Amino acid sequence: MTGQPDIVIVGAGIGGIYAIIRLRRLGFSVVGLESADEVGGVWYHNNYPGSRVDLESDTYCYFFDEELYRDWSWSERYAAQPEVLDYLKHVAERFDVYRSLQLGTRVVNARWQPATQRWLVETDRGPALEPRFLVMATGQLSRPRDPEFAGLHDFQGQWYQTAQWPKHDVNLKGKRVGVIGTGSSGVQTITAVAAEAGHLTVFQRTPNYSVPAQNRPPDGCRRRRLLSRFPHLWDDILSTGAGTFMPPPAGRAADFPVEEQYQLMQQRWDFGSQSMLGVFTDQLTDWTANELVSEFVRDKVRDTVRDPRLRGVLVPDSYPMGTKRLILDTGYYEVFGQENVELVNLRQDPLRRITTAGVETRDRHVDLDVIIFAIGFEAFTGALDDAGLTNDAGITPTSLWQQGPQTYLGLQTHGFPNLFFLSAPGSTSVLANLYVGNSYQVDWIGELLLHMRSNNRVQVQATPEAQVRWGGIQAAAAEHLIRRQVNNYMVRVNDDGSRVYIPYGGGLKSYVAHCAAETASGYRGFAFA
Ligand code: N01
Repeated sequence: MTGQPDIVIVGAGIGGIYAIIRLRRLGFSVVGLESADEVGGVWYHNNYPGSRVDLESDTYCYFFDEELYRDWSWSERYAAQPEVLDYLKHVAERFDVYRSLQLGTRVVNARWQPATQRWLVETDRGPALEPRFLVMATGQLSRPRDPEFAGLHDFQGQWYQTAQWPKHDVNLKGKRVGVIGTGSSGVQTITAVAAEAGHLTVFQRTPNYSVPAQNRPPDGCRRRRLLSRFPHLWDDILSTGAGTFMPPPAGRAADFPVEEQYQLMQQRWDFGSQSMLGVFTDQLTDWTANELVSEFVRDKVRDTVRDPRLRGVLVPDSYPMGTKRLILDTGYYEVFGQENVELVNLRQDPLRRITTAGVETRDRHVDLDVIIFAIGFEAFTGALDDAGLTNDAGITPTSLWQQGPQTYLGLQTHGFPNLFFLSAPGSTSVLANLYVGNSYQVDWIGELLLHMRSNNRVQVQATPEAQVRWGGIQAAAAEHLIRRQVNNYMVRVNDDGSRVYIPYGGGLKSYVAHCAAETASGYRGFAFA
């Protein structure tokens, strides 16, 4: 023991909190580093109006401790951000996470040192740390895209980013507010701000699919059922496709007569949740099946939006449903019926610049007091790049991912010994419940570290062969997914036109089976020293 920690964990969101608890319990000395002044990760930073989960809260939580699960009751089927953050703070207090955590400390550089077989981790505060292992729990959607709009610096009003929302009260009452971006963050913000703003202008480029979450108080029967099954719940949830319990698909769309197809879709609509993506088994792989459900949802939008001009702009017509993240809302399309809400179609009237007084498009100027940017993230790589990770050759892992991610099981990249990623490219990542995916990976890493400890090993890295093999498995899993054909942050399009699906698209159950097989093989995909 050098006085240095065995493990440094970067990030104290869902994955980082659990990594501290679990790896410490296994007897490793652990230091967590978190740039924010509080735990929570995305749930700390994304406190924008309307911020809320889009997976049911009774599964969007930890499963590692039965008493924790029993003691915490969610107030809604889909908890709002303050409740999620309270939960994460509660977990951190209950399991004494703060003791091992340096808040307000940003990693600025982390370099592998072959001479000591340790990482050198430099922060913006305090002395460098030299852990044996480095776990990057920095999240995949944690670095917001910069609002690089011409003229923004001249704007005389206030502007905010949803993913870096201020911690003080933001008064929007009666103000002229503009929201740019209509993904999950934009839709939630717009729905909430419409109730407060004097006038709200929504700047939409691509109309997205949004379905009602059907949020309501938690279902007592469901809770009792989950509690009674608790000893089996973890195995049950690892056997699902996305780390959450949803009604199973009915079968192939073409196997049902038209009226029954409609009934099945309507049932899912009434139930709510991401299960609208799984009405039929072939919905995400067969274009005709997909179009059936996409058109069902478009019809619902048409029914809700009465104004024919608005309808033409809001109906999602440019990509198949489920190829980007499906948005769950609480009355989104309805707000466009309010007198104080206006929609600007940036596809027809592109945004030119920000002015001192608002937003200028090709055809008009919109006067604004406040602009809210909900324009997405530097997904997957942003936070890793910010941490300045390099190996002994000065290479960053993300520079090796230019043609698509190169990882083994999403956990490691060859050339970076003793460095682990949580929810990175090559794992189920953002496609599965991040509590479940992160917790599973932390448990898996913990087992690997125990294996090393009992075999007196100090260095581990994925072999190039294992990495190539995993790349092939990943490509095969994504081959038939329609979502690989549609441009969005989960697809890497190379100059030669090849398309790489960034997360592992084979589902959580399959991912877990691959990881378990690796363990059972005695870690044949890894080289130890
Ligand atoms: O980001 P996005 P997000 N001018 O990238 C538009 C998770 N999440 O933060 O589609 C004008 O989806 C862009 O337009 P276009 C969830 O996994 C979960 O909303 O590129 N517009 C799009 O409309 C989600 O998938 C929850 O044409 C511009 C929007 O900005 C992920 O986070 C809540 C623009 C970006 O949408 C990301 O969602 C929130 C420009 N220059 C987020 N640039 C939950 O419910 C971009 N846009 C748990």
